[in-house]
Amino acid sequence: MILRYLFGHPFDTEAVPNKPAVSDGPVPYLSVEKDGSSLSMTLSDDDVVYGLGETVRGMNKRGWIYVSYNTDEFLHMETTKSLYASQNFLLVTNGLRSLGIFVDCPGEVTFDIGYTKMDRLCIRPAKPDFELYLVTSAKMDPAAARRDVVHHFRRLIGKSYLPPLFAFGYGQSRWGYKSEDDVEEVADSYERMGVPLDAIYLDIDYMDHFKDFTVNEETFPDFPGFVSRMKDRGIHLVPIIDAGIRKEEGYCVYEEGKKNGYFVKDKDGKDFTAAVWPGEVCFPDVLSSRARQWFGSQYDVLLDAGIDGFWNDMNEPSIFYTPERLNQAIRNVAGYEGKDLDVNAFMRLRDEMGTLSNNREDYRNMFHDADGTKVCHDDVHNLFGFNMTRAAGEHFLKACGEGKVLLFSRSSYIGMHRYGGVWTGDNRTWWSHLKLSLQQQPALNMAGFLYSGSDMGGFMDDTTEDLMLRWLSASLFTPLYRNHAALGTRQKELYRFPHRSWFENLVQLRYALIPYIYAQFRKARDDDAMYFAPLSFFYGNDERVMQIEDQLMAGEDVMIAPVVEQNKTGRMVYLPEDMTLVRFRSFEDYDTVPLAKGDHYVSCALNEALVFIRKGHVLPLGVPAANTAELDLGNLTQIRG
Ligand code: MIG
Repeated sequence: MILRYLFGHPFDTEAVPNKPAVSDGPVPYLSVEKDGSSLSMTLSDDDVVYGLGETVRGMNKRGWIYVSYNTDEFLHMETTKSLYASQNFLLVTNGLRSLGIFVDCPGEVTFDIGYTKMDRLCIRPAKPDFELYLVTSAKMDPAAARRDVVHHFRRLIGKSYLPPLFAFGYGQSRWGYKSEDDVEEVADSYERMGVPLDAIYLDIDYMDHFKDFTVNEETFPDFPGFVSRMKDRGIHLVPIIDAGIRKEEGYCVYEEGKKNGYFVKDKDGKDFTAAVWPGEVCFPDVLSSRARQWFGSQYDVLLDAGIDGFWNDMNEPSIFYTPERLNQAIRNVAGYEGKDLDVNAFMRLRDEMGTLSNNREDYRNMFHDADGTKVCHDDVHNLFGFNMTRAAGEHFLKACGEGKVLLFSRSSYIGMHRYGGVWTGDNRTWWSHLKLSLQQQPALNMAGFLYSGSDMGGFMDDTTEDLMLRWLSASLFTPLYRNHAALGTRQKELYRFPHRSWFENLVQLRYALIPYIYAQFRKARDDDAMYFAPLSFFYGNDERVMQIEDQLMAGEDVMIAPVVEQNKTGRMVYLPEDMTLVRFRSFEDYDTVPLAKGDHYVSCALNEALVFIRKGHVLPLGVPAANTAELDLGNLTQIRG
């Protein structure tokens, strides 16, 4: 059952396309401060709180305080409160009841989940203008009830984005591929190595002066020709698009936007100017349907060149600085010259530059024209990435049809899941981030984001060969299977590592699993269900499973329990029922071991991958091919659980 409540004067986020009628009567389950300034409930000892999408820490969110306020945060620490996305859905559950809570609020919301008081959940929207949805289930079995609550919620927010098949193949990305030659070298090296490859990603380096919808003609002299040559080899080029449009006379995207009033305004009604990669930029006002349509149609230049995949970046939106704030800071800094600074003065001096980026005051000085209603950006901040991606997604649906264009975004809000997927942003080459990448998946799925994945091997800092192997192995079932790295970090294309055959075997195994992955993904999408789920979604009456943080159900038939720590040659696994362990060394070289319900130590060498098949279930296995277009989805063997 779904109940809907209104507080204050909420802005329509369009997270929920067809809203049920507003419930009358008091809000059940939660105690509500009169004006909606806080919602709270007592958590019992056995309550687990799942959800919140892409956040730090474990699957059980208890014991920390999270703030939904989309931020370009490059340090994903245990203590980080905000990342790039806001997915304000929680599932509070124990053996007796499950409650789904969706706080549909486009501005800042704080989720204190046992931080101030260990047994208290307290939700505080910065401004009490929001809609609240409560979702319950009549199912008696706790696992069925958890699935049911998510199912009702997902039906409420609408069908998840459907990517093309090639989106499930292996993708190589790196910030720094500058030219046709760089890209060709990647393609050739993978071909020589015998590793399947479906996509090579183009980061900001492909553009002319970081201008969206342009291509550097010196380094890519015949872009459409190059795109089609790569496509003939089965490789899709996937360019990045940033949120800001470079302010440059004569650059037609800028000129058109300016002339038609498509940009976000400042408090004086002038085009709001910030600086990001290209220098000064304006932001498309994606809350206006006219501007959204216009921005979406800009992708045509690249679609016409044969491109069929994009990733949208910097759309929190991320701001390096605004010219006014920078100039003021420079003036302030000059005032310190020649002075003997005490510690406080020195700190203030340091902060002059340190607080320029993503400054909240700048977000307060941005204004949208939401189809006739003027709104301050800060109040609807979390909707920007959603609507930038929606602009693209709506255009692709019209221009290309469903399931044709790969699209994923860094920033998001619930509702965006109908138009594209997400990647989890600038993680690091940390083992803890490998574990985190798995823990984020079920929470994203609950919020509708089925197509997602992390930068395998870690984005920032230098990776190691063992981390790379474990990440590829832990992500075997993850829809987005992309190796990405930051500029200047250790090169990590798989052919650069000594144990080439191990990598080859892993990626080939991924391709052999695609028939299963794709079928299960489709099913989850069509049925508004989870693709990745905590074990408690299947095993409801088992207290142990509520505490498991490093094992997941992948689809309906298998469980995964990857090794996520360095220098380990195995791990403990808890089986909630009898299962069959498949230890893969390659898609054709594997053993099956029947294991009884309970705790087991299982070994897993660096060149192995473990899959656990549920009792009575079947894992279909295909034959790998050079790319997804060449996969024979009909040629399957079966491994029985
Ligand atoms: O300020 O385009 O998260 O994947 O490689 C950094 C360069 C901008 C951030 C993205 C990352 C991408 C990088 N971008």
